Amino acid sequence: MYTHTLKQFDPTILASIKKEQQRQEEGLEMIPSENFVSPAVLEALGSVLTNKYSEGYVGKRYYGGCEFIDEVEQLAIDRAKQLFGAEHVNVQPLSGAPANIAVYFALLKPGDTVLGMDLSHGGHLTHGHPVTAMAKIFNFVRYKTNKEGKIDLDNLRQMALEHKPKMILVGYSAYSREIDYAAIKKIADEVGALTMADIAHIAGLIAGGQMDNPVPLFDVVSTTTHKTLRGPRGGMIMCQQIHAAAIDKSVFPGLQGGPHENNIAAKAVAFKEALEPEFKDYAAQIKKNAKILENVFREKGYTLCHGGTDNHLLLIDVTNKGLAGKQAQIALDKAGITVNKNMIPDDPRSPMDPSGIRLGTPAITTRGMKEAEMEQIATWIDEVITNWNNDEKLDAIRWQVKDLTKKFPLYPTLV
Ligand code: DSN
Repeated sequence: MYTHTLKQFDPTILASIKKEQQRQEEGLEMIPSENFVSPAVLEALGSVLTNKYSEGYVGKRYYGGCEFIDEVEQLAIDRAKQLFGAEHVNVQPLSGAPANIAVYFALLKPGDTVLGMDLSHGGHLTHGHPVTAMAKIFNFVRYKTNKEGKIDLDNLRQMALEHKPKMILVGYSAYSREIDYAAIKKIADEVGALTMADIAHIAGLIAGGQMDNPVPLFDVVSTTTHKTLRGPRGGMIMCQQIHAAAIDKSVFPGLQGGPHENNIAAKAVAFKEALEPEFKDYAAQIKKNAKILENVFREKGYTLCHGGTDNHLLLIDVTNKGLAGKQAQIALDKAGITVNKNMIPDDPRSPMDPSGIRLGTPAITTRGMKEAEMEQIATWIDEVITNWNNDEKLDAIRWQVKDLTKKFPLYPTLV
């Protein structure tokens, strides 16, 4: 029988875990794609389900002993269907990138054209950036936002008429506005294209009824489960029934082997949490908090890309403040505020040294922070950016940040 614990057997790893937990507890986590899962989700993730192989799908496995695994995976599927109104759900994708790749291989042939958003305008690497393997297999044509920072639907339609894509792809990683799914669907129908939405960033806002839901309208919708949806690190694909067999075949055996059932159990737990009425309040608060940040930053003369926010994130061009995104990220880190440097649309600088920062409210909202805290946090961010090369000032803010986080503890105990 196993008896050794992490503390006894591997104190080195335990020490690193403890330090990371302390970092999470004592800092303000404002990377918009990050969040804090509940202890119940952590429990499922750390369960013995990790021991089991279960290639195949519910009721059709290649291995024996899958009766309880089937219960878990079916629950995850049923809850996701209820949450998003999906006809078919595949909960096995290991993360967002493999989910997107599985969709492409399910619905496209090599050489087919896809219209996807340019990375610097808010798109994602897996939406056809030239450095990805997918861009070597499929023909991605990239659309952009207009001068006001919104998706240029007229231009998108012109591009669709010109390029005759097999698929139009929406859903973004650094775009802060609502998406007009009906208008995109109309353009797709005009040119006979399939519709795909990658809702990784905003899945929790959709589940909480705070943003429009493309699932009933679009052919296929991919997502991660660990961002605003607040589940474990993982992916998921939802689609219309006509695409179900192709999607399932593409995930397994097309792309993946044994599903990570401990992770699927944790997804099921997170979906149950998202079905609770309180999750709607959480999703609404994420947006309210982002709006407060937007208002303070606007008052203080920051350049807000996309003109502001309708969701959980803000993309800010900091160059008019005398520094670039990388310097802002480093200075904010020193003050205990975690954001990421990010490209702005058609950034004249480089991806490793871009003009902007991207920040968001999902994780700090999970801690229970509301409007008053947002005012304070936005003020600190401005002070950090203004004093980005004054370590003494940054250290002073770090202490204030630590004091604030003590009032909003995350987990009952340290590891
Ligand atoms: N890395 C994720 C993000 O930060 O948006 C997307 O894959």
